[in-house]
Amino acid sequence: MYLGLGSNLGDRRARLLDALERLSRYCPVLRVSSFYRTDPVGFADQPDFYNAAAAIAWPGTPEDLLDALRSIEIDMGRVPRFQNGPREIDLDLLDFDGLVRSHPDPVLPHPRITTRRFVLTPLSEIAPAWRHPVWKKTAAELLWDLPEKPGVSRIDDDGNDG
Ligand code: PH2
Ligand code: MG
Ligand code: MG
Repeated sequence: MYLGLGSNLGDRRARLLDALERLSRYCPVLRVSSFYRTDPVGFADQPDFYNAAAAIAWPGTPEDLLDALRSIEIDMGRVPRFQNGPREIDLDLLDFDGLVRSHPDPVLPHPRITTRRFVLTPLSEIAPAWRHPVWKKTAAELLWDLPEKPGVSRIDDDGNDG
């Protein structure tokens, strides 16, 4: 299973690290990507995001996993705002073992994976062999079809985000 993580309020790096630590109390966290500083998508007038992807092992159902992700968001103090607006922490279920389902919740794979550089870049880093279960393309192949902007830049190991 693959997750997308995002934050654009407060100490974004600390928030992603906190979310990963909380996640590891629920299930094994197998891989974590670099962190990326990313241009906001959907609503431009807000701070840049930090985004990452993680691979986890989940023994339960997709619904259980979504519940766990929502609990972590709430425990971390996420305040409900508007769609695509700023958020303390966002944990999205991207792929659940290649399951395809159109009914919520969750719709799988995440319906907006294919259009988002901030999802595909970290995902291609940790899952180069993963293929989108509908389009049968890898994350890198999906990235070729996207414009350069809104952009992403990898944060180096010292935390410098340019
Ligand atoms: N999440 C959104 C909307 N826009 N933009 C970036 N760069 N990163 C995000 O995680 C993000 C976004 C809705 O979930
Ligand atoms: Mg999201
Ligand atoms: Mg979300």
